[in-house]
Amino acid sequence: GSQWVSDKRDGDGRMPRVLITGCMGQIGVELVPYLRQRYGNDNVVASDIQTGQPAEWAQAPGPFERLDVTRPQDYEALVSKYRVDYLVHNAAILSGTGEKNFELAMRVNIRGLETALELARAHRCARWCHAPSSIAAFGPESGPKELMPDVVAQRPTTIYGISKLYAEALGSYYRSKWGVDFRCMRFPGIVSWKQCPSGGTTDFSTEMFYYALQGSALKTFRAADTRLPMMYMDDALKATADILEAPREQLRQCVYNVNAFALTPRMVEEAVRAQCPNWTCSYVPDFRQGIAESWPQYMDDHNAREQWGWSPRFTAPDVFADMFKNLRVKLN
Ligand code: AKB
Repeated sequence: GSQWVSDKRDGDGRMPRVLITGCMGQIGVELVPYLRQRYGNDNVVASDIQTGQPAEWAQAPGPFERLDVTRPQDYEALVSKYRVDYLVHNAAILSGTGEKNFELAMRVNIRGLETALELARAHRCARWCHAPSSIAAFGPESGPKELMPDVVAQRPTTIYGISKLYAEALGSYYRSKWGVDFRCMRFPGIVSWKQCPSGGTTDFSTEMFYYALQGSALKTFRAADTRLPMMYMDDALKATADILEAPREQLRQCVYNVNAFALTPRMVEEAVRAQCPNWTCSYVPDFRQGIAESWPQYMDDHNAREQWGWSPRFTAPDVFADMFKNLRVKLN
């Protein structure tokens, strides 16, 4: 219990009960065991529209429920059943998939988010909601791209980015109007080795490691030299726990940029090729290149650093070394 410093509503110091949606996604797969370790296996309820739990969870087994977040009654039933304290609403259709499937993105990202916030408002047991936002919540007219501030004209151009901006604004409204403790970070692209992401614009980074170590040539969907903010999964998990546990009075805003380092596809290619000299990678940009160009290259995250102590531990070279070390074991 010593790690748990946030609002203990019951005054008995008990661990919070957390419901995470979208747990089979790149972040969820790792967030579930991470939070189970902090709060206890039974206190973290994992949910996803897919079933079949990842091997990673065997070390931290706990409740799992199939949930389609576009079905409000099912979502509410879980919040009631588990007397959820905190909703971590990760379910989303990513930027690339959203452009191909607008209807699905509207249902999952917009309606699903509305349901999450409504449940947080309506259930005394879930007065709290955390939903991740993204660099995608900015658009080509936002600036300055080299150091994007927290507060700026955003104007995203993908449906994914629009849904994230909507989540930021609606969550902030729920906080000021009804006191829902909405907390939100704008994540960069996440590099991770446990699960190769799909459907996003920043997937290229993780993909390069997977392809090279599996001995497969890669046609990457991005141009070589477009820079994007990136972060290692370990830091993304720590950021999630830190913002969850920050005392409410320390948070002077709802939505925070969190930045770590920036990468171009060529920088990743060079790091990968240093270890796998025979690997070949070519650049065949598709529509996601335009998406990448509309996003910032680096974010100003001084508010997160000052207000709740955000500070990434992994630099790009640390990430490359750790990716190789872990993926070599996983893929062998
Ligand atoms: C995507 O590429 O769509 C996501 C993101 C940056 O939010 N990884």
